[in-house]
Amino acid sequence: MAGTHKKVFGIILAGGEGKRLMPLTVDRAKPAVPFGGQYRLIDFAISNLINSGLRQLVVLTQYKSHSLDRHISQTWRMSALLDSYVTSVPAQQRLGKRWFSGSADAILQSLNLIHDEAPDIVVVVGADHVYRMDFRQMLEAHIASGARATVAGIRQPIGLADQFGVIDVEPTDPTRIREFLEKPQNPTGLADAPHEVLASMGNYIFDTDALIEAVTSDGELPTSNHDMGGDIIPYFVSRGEAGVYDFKDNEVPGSTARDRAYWRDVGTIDSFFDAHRDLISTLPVFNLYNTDWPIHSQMLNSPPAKFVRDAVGRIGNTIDSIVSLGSVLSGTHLERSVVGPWTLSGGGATITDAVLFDRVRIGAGARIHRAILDKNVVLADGATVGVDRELDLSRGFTVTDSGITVVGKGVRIDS
Ligand code: ADQ
Repeated sequence: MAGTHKKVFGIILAGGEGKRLMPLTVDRAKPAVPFGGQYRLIDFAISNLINSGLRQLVVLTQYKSHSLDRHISQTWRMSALLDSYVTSVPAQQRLGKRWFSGSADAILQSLNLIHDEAPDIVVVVGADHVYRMDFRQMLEAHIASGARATVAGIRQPIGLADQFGVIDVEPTDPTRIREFLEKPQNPTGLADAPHEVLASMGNYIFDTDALIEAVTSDGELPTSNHDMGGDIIPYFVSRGEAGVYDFKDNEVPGSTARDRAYWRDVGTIDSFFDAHRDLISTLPVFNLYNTDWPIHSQMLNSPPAKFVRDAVGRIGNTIDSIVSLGSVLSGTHLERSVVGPWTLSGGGATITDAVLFDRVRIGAGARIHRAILDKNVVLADGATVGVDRELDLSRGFTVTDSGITVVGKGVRIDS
């Protein structure tokens, strides 16, 4: 890895179910959920690691991993000549006939991959956040601090503390962790910001021997949940060996004051929807067009997006939106929306504040507002979604408290 002489190996944890994103995770793993039109969530983590100079990466998969495996193999082909790879590794039952019982068990069951590469350092990251991060800077901090394990931390509102690992730093040395509580119910706020906590981003750096020792001894503990946040990080904290890297110090090439140190947890429908807002404004808080730190995605073999008048000459308009390749919008009004590949819409359709995955079909005169439509959803001519909450609920769609309707894969909406 650039900037150090250490050999660094990357592990991407991608076996989680993502229950809170249902129905988008009914038949795909959360890291495979589409985001921003043509990306999958996992593309952000992998792009960050590749841009940081890592070249040997494994993706540990388990739950409904087919579309994730296919995406990894199609999108992330690396050069064997340069000894570069991103490989998806499903649970292999090397330690008995069992699945991964937690993220630490996933690593324990995959230690052969670490032994094969014999790295000095292992970077372990989650696969379900939207962010830009230069891991070289965290690596330098890890080496400089002498910690055996380093956790990336970011300030979050205290009301969200029960979704995160919460870090309490040593008062005398803010690079050391004094206490780490996984998803606490009664968190204490920061001394300088009582309404905030320092949350773990689920990204870690370990000295290899320390990681192997930690997951191995954890594997022998019958009371452990075998979870990185719940068990492994507290193990390092109890030994006084855990450091913290403050993400606010991270600066990727090409970032501006506006999108510096951007990180979003998209674990819920609302946060997933909101993160799409960050892509589409004129001056976006998350800039996909930063070519100094590209976010790579699938190479679509498809024609460009097209905007045309409809069969009777109606003209549409598109503003503050992203439209992916292969889509054809005829006489359609599209506003504040993200459209995935191969979407077709007919004359007089109105789409506002929507997130459409790939191959959505929208009939003439249809109306979509504040909705997420999964792949292959079909709206008949004149059909509506996201306009009438009671109607959406009666049709069996998920509607969040904030009023976002989610329509699952392949559903046909007739009226
Ligand atoms: P969560 O995201 O709730 O909290 P988890 O569900 O374990 O933790 O997911 C972390 C990553 O591990 C995800 O990428 C997931 O796909 C993967 N994963 C989960 N179970 C797995 C398994 N059995 N096999 C392989 N991969 C698996 C974590 C940390 C918190 C931190 C938040 C940040 O535990 O401390 O604050 O991430 O979002």
